[in-house]
Amino acid sequence: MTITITAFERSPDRGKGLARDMRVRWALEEVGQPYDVRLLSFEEMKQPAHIALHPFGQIPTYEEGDLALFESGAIVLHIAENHAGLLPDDPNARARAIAWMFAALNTVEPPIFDHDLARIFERDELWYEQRLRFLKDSIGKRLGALSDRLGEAEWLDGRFSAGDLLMVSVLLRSKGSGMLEDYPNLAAYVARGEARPGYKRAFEAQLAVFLPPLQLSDEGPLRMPNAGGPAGSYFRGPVSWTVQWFSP
Ligand code: GTB
Repeated sequence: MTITITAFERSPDRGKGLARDMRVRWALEEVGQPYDVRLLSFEEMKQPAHIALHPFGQIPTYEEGDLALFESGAIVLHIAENHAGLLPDDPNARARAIAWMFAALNTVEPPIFDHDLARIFERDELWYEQRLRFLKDSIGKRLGALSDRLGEAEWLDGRFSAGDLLMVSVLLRSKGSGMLEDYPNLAAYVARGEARPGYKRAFEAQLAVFLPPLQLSDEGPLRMPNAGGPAGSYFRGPVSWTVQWFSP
């Protein structure tokens, strides 16, 4: 049965992989499930047809046969429960991996997301600096505890799981802020996630949406102004090509 997910037609991050369809794409890539993507404008997300799939008029959604799901965490859990590779077979280890999924979404993501929102929407408020200090402090507490627990381990609890997939997805939002880099073991953990072939395929697929129309040429790699993604191979539909970024 074909899987169809929804994603932004125009993401504010222009393909840096921060919108929440990325974690769903990554989960599907990890378990080797092909999928289609329906791109939506902000207007389309608020139309009845989409509200029927997602009560809050957001992305991502997931459709497969007569199943329609919303909430990225629920979608990743559904994928992990129905395909091998993202949850351990041992019942206790499986329950712990699911606990890490909730920890990522419920405990670690809120202060990181609120911090980003504050920097965009609350900049002009009189209490902005105070709020930013509070949120940075909250993030520091979460990252400190997570760093202590991870220690020198590769993943949070044994083999890579859906818990790691969501935790890395959440931590990626704080990459480059200095806050993640204060914890070298967490920065290395995120880098290990990004290095996974499934992550790379998912990243390239979401980035391809935001690349300019393809100009095919026999003259080697396409040279384009740096859009912040890795140089490499990209594909859209059946066509693939190689990109080299340059600084304009
Ligand atoms: N809890 C839900 C889930 O996990 O699925 C939250 C879904 C959600 O926040 N969706 C956002 C959305 O549809 C996109 S991901 N927003 C439109 C709306 O609410 O009208 C959040 C997001 C958006 C953009 C960036 N970015 O460009 O950096 C990052 C994250």
